[in-house]
Amino acid sequence: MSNIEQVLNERILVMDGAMGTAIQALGLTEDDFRGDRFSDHETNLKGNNELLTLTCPDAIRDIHLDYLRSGADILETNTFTANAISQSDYGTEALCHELNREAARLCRDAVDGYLRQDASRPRYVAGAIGPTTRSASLSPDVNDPGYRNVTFDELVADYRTCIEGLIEGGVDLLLIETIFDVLNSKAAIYAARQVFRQTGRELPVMISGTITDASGRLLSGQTTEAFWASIRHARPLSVGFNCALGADELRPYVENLSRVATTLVSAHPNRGLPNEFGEYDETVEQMVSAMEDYVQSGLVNIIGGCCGTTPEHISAFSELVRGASVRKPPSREPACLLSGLEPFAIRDDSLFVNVGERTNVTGSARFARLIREEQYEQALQVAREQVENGAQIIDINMDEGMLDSKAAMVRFLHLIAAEPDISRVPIMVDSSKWEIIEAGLKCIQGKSVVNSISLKEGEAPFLEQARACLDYGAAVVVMAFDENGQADNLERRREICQRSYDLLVKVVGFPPEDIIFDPNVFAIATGIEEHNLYGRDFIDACEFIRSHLPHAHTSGGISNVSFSFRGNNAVREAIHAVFLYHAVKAGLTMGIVNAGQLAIYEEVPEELRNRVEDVIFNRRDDATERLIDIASEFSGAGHRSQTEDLSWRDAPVEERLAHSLVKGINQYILEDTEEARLNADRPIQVIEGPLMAGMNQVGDLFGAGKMFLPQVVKSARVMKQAVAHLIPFIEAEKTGQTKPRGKVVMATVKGDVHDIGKNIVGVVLQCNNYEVIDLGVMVPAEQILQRAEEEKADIIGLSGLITPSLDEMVHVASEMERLDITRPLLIGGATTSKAHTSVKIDPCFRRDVVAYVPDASRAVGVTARLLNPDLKVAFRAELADEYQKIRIRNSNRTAKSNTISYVEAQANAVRIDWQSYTPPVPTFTGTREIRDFPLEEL
Ligand code: THG
Repeated sequence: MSNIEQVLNERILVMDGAMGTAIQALGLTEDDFRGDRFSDHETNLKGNNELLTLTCPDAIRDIHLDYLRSGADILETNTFTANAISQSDYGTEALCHELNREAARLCRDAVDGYLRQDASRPRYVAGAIGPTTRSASLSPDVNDPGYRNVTFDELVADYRTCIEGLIEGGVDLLLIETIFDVLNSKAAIYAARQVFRQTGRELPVMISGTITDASGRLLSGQTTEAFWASIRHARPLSVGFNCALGADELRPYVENLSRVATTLVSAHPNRGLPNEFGEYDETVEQMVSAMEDYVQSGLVNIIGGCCGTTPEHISAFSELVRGASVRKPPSREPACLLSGLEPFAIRDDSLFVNVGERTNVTGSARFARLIREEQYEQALQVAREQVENGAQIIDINMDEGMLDSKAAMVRFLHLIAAEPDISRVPIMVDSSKWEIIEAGLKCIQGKSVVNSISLKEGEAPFLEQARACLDYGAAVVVMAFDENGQADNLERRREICQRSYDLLVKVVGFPPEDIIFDPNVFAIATGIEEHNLYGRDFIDACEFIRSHLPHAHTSGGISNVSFSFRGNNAVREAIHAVFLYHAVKAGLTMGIVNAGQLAIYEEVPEELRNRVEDVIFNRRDDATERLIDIASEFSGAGHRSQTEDLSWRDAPVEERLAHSLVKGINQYILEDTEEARLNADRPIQVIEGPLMAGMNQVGDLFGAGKMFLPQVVKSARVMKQAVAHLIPFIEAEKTGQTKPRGKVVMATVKGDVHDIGKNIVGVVLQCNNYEVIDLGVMVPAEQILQRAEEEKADIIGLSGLITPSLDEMVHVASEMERLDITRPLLIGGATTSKAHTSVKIDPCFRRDVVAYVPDASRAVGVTARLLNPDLKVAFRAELADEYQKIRIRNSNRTAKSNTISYVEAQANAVRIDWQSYTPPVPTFTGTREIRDFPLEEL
């Protein structure tokens, strides 16, 4: 542990304040900036603050000394723009190394000199590394989204020079700060790791991003959590935010980071937001009181000031932190944290993850043609469709003999970066050529997956590539391949995976949770006897990996398994469904699949299913022949076989609706919904009755592992169509009704995009003459509470499907308590439970009632009781009593853990999962453009 780490275990440290503001105050002239040395320099130099290190070193030293006297523990070198890209504006790019080295020496001298006078505690020199003026993942040309004016390699070279200079000048640590493009910061991290490896000495690294505007994202589009996932591989001393916002505006993001980051957290905000003259006029008291809240709330380990702050701020900060208790980073179970613009976590107990296979020139004739013909717009559409159909990661492969594969990979990734609805998911860079993978990694700001590396060329390249994956910050698919070729039996699969695991974990120090083994999916039912065990061995290998190689995951190219039935999609899909069903049960974490075309195990005709199982498990010698025998009967063109059975159309309308929902068929949904409506007394009954019943079946199948996410997406789409058909009738019923009975503001909480359940609650309440203000999905606490105040809502309703939403609801409740909001709080959605509401939410909010609403049909009853003052008293007492009993029953849990376990939550989730599931297309009232997919807990 470095010295600073030890100190940070004990207390909060204070960084210095702005350098720029202090320099400005000196009123230096062009001549001062030039000094003697640059008197003949051809361009103006005023404003090149870093040059003052050489031309006015005393001025810079004095600023350092001022901050030291104010009590700063960490001093930043005067190097924020001392990189070649920024310096080239002044024609001084050749000075980069010198500027960094001398600035580090200057700061070192100031600190060392000061320490001789006051050695009561250590002070540190942080080498400041700014973002440069160019962006590796954004195009400066609106007409050409694929264009970039700087490459990753250029940034790495530039940052290397800076880092070498800083280290030579004697810095104690590096501070990569004011990150607006996470890809730039990944280049800085890459450069730092190279330098550390070469010099054999590793310095602590602080990383600090910038939230540029009210979107709450970095300029390059990432959320806080996605940013953390992208830079976590640097194993930073701290992660934090600085610049752009004042302490008040920055607080929610720091709080967020503080919750997810398993390292120390820093914050050095601006002195409020600038006025229209670009000046900072927030008072010292205002900023100090905001920072006091950071400290008291345990959000931070390091504080400081950015633009506009002065020694006065810093001395107040150092008062603040004296004796303050230190934030302890949360401990988390190891999880593979990936990210696109948004985070995606894969844990040991995660549900099956779908990787979209269609963006592959060898796996899709259509995609290959589009790339060959350079129809990139349409090629992007292929990627978009995968995401819309439920792919949680997309696999991109450009390996084709006739193509400039590397150029195609780079072009496509650059274009994807400009499409938020695609780039919100992580990317799997798929190539058999390492140089193409590497070229891909240099284009991606998120944490991606390398597909793949292996021992095929021996240990040395394997280790080298694994280290590179760590330097770029990527998880890795490891194929069961060694010097002797592909593992094609169980024994070889085990042996190679074990050996690869040991090398990665013990030699390279690769995080095991970022290793994804692919034990080779080969075609089955080929008629070749040696292939008979391919299915079973893959499945058994998954079982072995998950039980013997801790935290490692498994993956496979699922469509490979059915190659021998090419041309017969119905049978291929049946094979995929059956194979996946068993592989997932055995521990398959993820599969590269055609997300839009997954059949449901349960729905595969029994005879076909049995014969496929005979083949997969090699249950009989004639298994392949028997499958071929019946294959032709199912050989429809598209995905549904010609022998498609329409007898379900003769069933009663309730059953037909359920069938359509389960199978995701939208062909008959309108006519059936209409028929059901005509049969019902009121249109709402169709939702409450047969549609809900059908979606419950979907929930059960999903829970039993018999349906996968993309299929649930389809079901949800059909459900939405049915509901949309009913809404006009429901609206029509309402006309002529009297004044609304009350007003409900509701939202799906931040981090969660699921809203079918909430939407249905909304419809049901509106039908009962309540006014509903639906804030949509991913709504931060501040926004929900602010809106509720503005609207003078009678009730606030929160919804969520996924586990992290539980914590977010606790957060909203605590905020209501803190902000003294007295309105009842309704809690609903799939992961929520009466137990969680009683044990975790209710105790955080005592100012009014917290009521758990188990399903949409209860919403009206609960709302009515809460809005009637007489009934409310009794209801509140009843709930208090009930919740108290539950708390006593669960008393061990309150003490032990912060939320109910993931497994418990999943168990809840699957039961009524459908209620909250929504496809990632805008519906009802959305609040953001960039929409999320199941976002897992970080
Ligand atoms: N393991 C890993 N990566 C992989 C694979 C794997 N990447 C590529 C591949 N295998 C997985 N992707 C696909 C994509 C498509 C198909 C199979 C695997 C496929 N395509 C149809 C075919 O060839 O018949 C093409 C249909 C069309 O043209 O539309 O089957 O195993 N780590």
